[in-house]
Amino acid sequence: MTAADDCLFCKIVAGEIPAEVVHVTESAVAFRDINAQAPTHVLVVPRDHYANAVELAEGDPAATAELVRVAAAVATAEGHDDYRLVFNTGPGVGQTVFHAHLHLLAGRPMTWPPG
Ligand code: IU
Repeated sequence: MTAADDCLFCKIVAGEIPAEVVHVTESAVAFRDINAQAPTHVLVVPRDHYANAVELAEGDPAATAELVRVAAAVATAEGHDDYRLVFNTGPGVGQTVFHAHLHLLAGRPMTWPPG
């Protein structure tokens, strides 16, 4: 497993910082976003450190697919047929934590395009 110094999500994966974990697999951890933007707002992260979704996809395609599978499992477990999956990639579109993470948002009506 690879971890980066001073990475918040690496610390959550390692259990060094508490989070409300809702699902774990061999390669992924899902936990509730601390600043939820929907009734269900869960972040699904790879255990290994990659700065964003593209680096993850290039370095570990299987783990990338696992994030989507975990998000779908959490959505189903929380009773949502419809949901939004988001990878913010780059600070210009709002990425603030540079450990790849898939947002699962569900439980309220959503509009398109996003803000
Ligand atoms: P972003 O796509 O990088 O903007 O998403 C980072 C998310 O991490 C954001 O929704 C924050 O609310 C969330 N988060 C968190 O869940 N716990 C934390 O301690 C911190 C950020 I800092």
